[in-house]
Amino acid sequence: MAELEIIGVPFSNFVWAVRACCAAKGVPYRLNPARPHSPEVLAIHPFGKIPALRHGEVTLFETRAIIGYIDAVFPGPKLLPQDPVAMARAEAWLSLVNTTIDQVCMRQFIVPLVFGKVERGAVAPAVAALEKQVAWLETQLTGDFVLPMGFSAVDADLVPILHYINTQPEGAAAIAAAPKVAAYLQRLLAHPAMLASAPPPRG
Ligand SMILES: N[C@@H](CCC(=O)N[C@@H](CS)C(=O)NCC(=O)O)C(=O)O
Repeated sequence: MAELEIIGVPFSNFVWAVRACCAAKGVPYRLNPARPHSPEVLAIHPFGKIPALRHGEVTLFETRAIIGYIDAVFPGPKLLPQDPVAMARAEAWLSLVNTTIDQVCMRQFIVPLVFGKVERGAVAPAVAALEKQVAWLETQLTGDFVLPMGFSAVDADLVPILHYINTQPEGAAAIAAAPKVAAYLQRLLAHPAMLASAPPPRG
C-alpha cells in the first residue's frame, strides 16, 4: 500500500486528532510538518488549512474527511460506529467539536492568546463561551469515553482542544470546575493513542 502522509505541524489540534486516529488503529504514516498556507498544504487545501492528507493518488483536506478515510481504508479498531443511530450521534459530536467548540476554544481563545499575544481582556467573550461549553460537556460525559463504543474519533478530536485550553488559567479554571471533564482529560491524555501522537513541547 502507498505511504500515508499527514501534512501539518504537530501542535495543531486537528493534526493531533488525525495522528491520534492513526495511532489508535496502528496505521503507519509519515508526518510532513508543513505550516498552514505553505505550498505543500495549498496544493491540497483550497484555503491552506491543516491537516491535509496524501495517500497514493488520494489527497484530502478537512479533519472529518481525513479521519473517515483512515477509519474506512485501514485495518485496526474502528473509530466510528457502524450502527446508523450511533454513527449519527458520532457525526453530531464531530461537527460540534470541529465547528462550535474549536471555534470558541481554539480560534477565539488559544490562537489569539498564544499566537496573537493579545491582552487577556480581549478574549473575555471567548472565556464566557468556553465556560458554557465545558459546563455542557460536564453534563454529557457519563463513561470513560465520549461514545459508548470506547476510544473513538470523537475523543481524538476533543482531547487536544481540552488540553490546550487547560494550559491557560481561564480554561484550567473552567475544567477544574467540571470534575468529569477534568478526569476525562487526565485519563484520555494518558491513553496510548493520545500519548503516541502528542505534539512535542513548544520551545
Ligand atoms: N475545518 C478544518 C479546520 C482546520 C484548521 O482550522 N486548521 C488550523 C490549524 S489547527 C489552520 O490551518 N489554521 C490556519 C488558517 O486558518 O489560516 C478542519 O476540520 O480540518
